[in-house]
Amino acid sequence: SPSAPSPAPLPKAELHLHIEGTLEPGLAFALARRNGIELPYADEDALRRAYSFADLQSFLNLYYALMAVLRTEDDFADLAHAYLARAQEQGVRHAEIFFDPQAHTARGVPIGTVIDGLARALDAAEETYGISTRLIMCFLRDESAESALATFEAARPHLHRITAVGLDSAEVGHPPSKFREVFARAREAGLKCVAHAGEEGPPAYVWEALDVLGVDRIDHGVRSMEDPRLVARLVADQVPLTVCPLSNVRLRVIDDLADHPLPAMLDAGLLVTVNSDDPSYFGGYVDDNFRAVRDALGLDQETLRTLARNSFRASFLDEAARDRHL
Ligand code: ES4
Ligand code: ZN
Repeated sequence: SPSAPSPAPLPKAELHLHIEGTLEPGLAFALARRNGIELPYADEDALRRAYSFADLQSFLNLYYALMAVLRTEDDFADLAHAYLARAQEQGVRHAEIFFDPQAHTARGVPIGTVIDGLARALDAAEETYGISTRLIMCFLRDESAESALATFEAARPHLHRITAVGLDSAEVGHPPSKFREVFARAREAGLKCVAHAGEEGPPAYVWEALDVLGVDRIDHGVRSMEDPRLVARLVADQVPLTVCPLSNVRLRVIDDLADHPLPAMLDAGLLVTVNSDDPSYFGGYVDDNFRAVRDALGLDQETLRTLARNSFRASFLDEAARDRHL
């Protein structure tokens, strides 16, 4: 019997999305074939069966390994194009997209190849779908501060394509303060700043991201709820938190979606948004995350609308563009 038509997804912005985490098994195998690379999995199903993670590090090991298939400017354009086609179906009207240049330059792919490929697909999506986009260049926090500085300098000729810098990868043991200098340089260059903090790491890392790096948003930040003084600070300054519910469950940051602190975060007055993080790996794109929290946490339509509004309020769009979405 025909299924009932699903209602149109709410228009929303996606603010926490790693483009490398949108690499679906089908595209991974297609790019492997195109580039003459052998993947250590028999087929797409075998690869998908590897998507079972104990923690952030066990996910990152597979995430970095599968990037081996991304080599040419066309590869990066195809990757971003595939994401934006999915995003369009999920109601995304604006996307602020992370990429990890060091994960590619370490394999001999020039940073210009990465940025030019991504930028080509982003420009095309604006034309085809009317989706506006920004790029956020992330530093790998488990690499050295010197490597981050060298990466920032290598990116200088491309900064007109980059809106913000971010900080990602293995959190515990790599506090934000390690990257004080590169974030100061980015701010001096007029870039916005964000950082993953309080995903696996403690509230102290969120404080450092705010007070040492001067970030404009916190990515994840769910562990902020352990520190009432920190919550008060985040509420007072209306610092946005880009929460990723399905990611939190898959990486065992949260035991069960029904236990997710999202409702408590909203009740506390935090400026929370819902995002997909690495949708190919975590079982859903952004509207899939909206529907999952609706079903598991019993969020009503008004709360879902608040989350969608928050996504534009928390974006780096200028005031006029933001108002057009609100
Ligand atoms: C990431 Cl879920 C998550 N956390 C930290 N770094 C990341 N890079 C890609 N996904
Ligand atoms: Zn992330």
